[in-house]
Amino acid sequence: MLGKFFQKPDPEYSDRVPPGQYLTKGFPVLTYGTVPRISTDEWKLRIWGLVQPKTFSWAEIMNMPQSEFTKDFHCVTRWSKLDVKWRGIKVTDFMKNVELDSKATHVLQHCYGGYTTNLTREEFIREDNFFAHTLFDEPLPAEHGGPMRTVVPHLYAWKSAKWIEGLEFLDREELGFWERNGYHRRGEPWAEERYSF
Ligand SMILES: Nc1nc2c(c(=O)[nH]1)N[C@H]1C(S)=C(S)[C@@H](COP(=O)(O)O)O[C@H]1N2
Ligand SMILES: [Mo]
Repeated sequence: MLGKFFQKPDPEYSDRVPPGQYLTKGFPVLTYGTVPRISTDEWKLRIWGLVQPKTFSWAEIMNMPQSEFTKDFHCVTRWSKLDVKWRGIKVTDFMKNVELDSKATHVLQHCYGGYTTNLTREEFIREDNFFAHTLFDEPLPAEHGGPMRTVVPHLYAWKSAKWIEGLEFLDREELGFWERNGYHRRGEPWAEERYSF
């Protein structure tokens, strides 16, 4: 796969490319299964578990403060894309609308289509995590998780849930789809936390 699309990092970027990763200029689409097609009218985000249960509509989340993000994106299959430009809602701003139980230590992200991926409460509620609806100034394409996905830039990209539809707050770790199938429970790219074996 090296050559036209995947390049060894230039020295000027090498401090931004985690070990074992290669740069790509395109933006590969990585989806397990088929792409759900969800309109913004249909889209809802439900929260349940150790939290005051609530359902947010598209209009409600779009009324929350909007921010711009430029973040590097690292897939465990070894491609990295630098400087991806997104627009959306910080998780920390979103959480101002949420009454979380102090016993909640973990969150399982649920997606339209059935994909799940888990995080600890600390790995989820961070200044640099966000819900994204815009990619490079265009509405987030369905293949990349539109109308809304999460982005968790400090972990491998399988933790960034496309077509997000639910957040389940838990007092224990419950593994998501790839985590049950051999991926690492945490997935920190600089530590190469790729697999659980
Ligand atoms: N719902 C859902 N989210 C998902 C996935 C998926 O298959 N379904 N794949 C994950 C993986 S492995 C990666 S690398 C990124 C890829 O995001 P992209 O397709 O926008 O590049 O989405 C993650 N989020
Ligand atoms: Mo991935």
